[in-house]
Amino acid sequence: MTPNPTLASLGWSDDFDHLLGAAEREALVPARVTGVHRARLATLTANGAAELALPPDLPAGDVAVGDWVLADPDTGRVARLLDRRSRIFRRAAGEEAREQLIVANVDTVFLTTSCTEEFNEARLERYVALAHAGGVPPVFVLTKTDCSDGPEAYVARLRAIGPTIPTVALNARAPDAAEALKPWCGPGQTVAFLGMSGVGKSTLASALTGLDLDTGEISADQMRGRHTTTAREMHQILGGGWLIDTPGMRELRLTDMAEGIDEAFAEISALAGQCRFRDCSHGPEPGCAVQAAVVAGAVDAARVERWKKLRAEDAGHSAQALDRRRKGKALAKRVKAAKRIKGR
Ligand SMILES: Nc1nc2c(ncn2[C@@H]2O[C@H](COP(=O)(O)OP(=O)(O)O)[C@@H](O)[C@H]2O)c(=O)[nH]1
Ligand SMILES: [Mg+2]
Ligand SMILES: [Zn+2]
Repeated sequence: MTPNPTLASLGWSDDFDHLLGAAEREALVPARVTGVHRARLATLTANGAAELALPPDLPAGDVAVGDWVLADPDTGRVARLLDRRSRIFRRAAGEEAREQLIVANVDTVFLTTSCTEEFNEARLERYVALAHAGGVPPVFVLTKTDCSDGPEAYVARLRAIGPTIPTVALNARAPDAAEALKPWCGPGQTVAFLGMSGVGKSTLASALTGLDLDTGEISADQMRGRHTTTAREMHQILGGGWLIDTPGMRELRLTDMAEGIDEAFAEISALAGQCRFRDCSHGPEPGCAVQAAVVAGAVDAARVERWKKLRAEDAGHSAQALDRRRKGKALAKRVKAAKRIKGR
């Protein structure tokens, strides 16, 4: 059992407090979402754990672990979902380029990679763009320093793709591993791990929380046997703060994250604005500032290629999503028109 926490220790801050009207402040109770079920939310309030019913106009898919809601204590219902400060999302599985919310209100995302062949610049840049797109500050966590003769080379590669991103290099199995991540934890701070399977996320998460979070994949059998009310995806960190650990943080696709990509590749985006042609493809055309910088050795050619690939991928997904929205609107219009005719 989690002892009754204060709102601040749950991550509540003035940003959220300012969203409340006087009447809401009087009658409603802030609650942090720790689990999302079909029609109910598991939450934590200043008075402890609370199960809340979702109103008909708020589908469970619009709520994520980490969200703040206002609860009506008289009805046990969610009255309002509060605007989130940050979020991590991915492209929904399937044909459609719909954005799928994974977690909300995260203060730091630990982009975790290891000193092994798993290390991959393109994937890490994708994580960085995703973090920026959702407004979550990233931190690089480089594990398995004990498995490599030259962890410094990996640190240098991280510097090259994120010069301003803090980097922690460690052996996740060492007794002081959790201590190295504590600067981003503490009361009210919410963190999450992102990274490939096997890089040490569960090892670090267990060290931070004192829990055994190395459960691996949850089988369908286990799911059936599991009592949903006890399913928790937000864990208390020893010494303060919260770790969000959801099954959703697996394969990542991109959508509508042009700004995130610009920020992740800030040095290249800045150059792209100086090309002679506004619609420069940053290929062989004359006056391309990006290619000029490559030739001058100021930027890495491979990184430019990865940037172009990511932008193209994002443009494709975003165009698909836009098309889908347009089609949806057109359909709504037709339905409305049909109703008008019927009503006559
Ligand atoms: N030697 C060493 N092993 C590690 C390190 N981090 C994780 N491991 C091991 O790698 C395996 C996968 O770790 P795990 O935490 O389950 O990775 P996850 O899939 O990202 O959650 C486990 O056997 C860990 O003990 C590290 O820094 N050094
Ligand atoms: Mg794991
Ligand atoms: Zn150009």
